[in-house]
Amino acid sequence: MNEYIPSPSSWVADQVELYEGSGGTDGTTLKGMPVIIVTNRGHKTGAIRKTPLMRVADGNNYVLVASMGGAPKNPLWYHNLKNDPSVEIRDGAEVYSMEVREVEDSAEKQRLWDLAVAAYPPYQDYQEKTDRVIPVFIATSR
Ligand code: F42
Repeated sequence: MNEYIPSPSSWVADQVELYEGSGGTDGTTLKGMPVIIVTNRGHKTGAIRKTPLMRVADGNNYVLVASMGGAPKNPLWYHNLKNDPSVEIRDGAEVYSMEVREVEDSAEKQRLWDLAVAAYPPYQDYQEKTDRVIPVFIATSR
């Protein structure tokens, strides 16, 4: 089953629709900061899921931060990526086929975390408000 199921959060689904419907020319920011869209596969439904995340670039790679505003639990897309690391990332008008892996090495994670906070400072606040260690993925081109 390959159908796309929009996020039940309407503000998220609306941003995806505007971003993709405009070919990446509109709806590409949150609070004025750039956003990417990660297309991933639901690990229970097999459905296509589209997850907007803040754009954190590490050269040609992207850093994906499962912050979910500092909620106590990981977002569900975390489990999707762990189950199927092949994703597509839309960055503006460009769409890339990428492979993700969760960053485990502490030095690498610190480096990427610092990049993420520089790109979107609220990530630091989110980490401070939860005991959950916010997972970080790196996406590299396939
Ligand atoms: N979220 C972040 O974590 N980090 C960010 O940097 C970020 C930036 C951002 C920018 C713009 C924007 O519009 C949203 C942004 N978000 C950011 C929010 C992000 O897009 C997600 O909405 C949020 O992280 C929550 O992810 P979620 O996957 O938990 O979403 C829930 C609400 C959801 O979609 N639930 C679905 C549902 O029907 O309840 C199921 C989704 C799903 O993937 N289901 C799986 C399946 O098989 O289909 C099964 C998952 C399971 O294990 O049950």
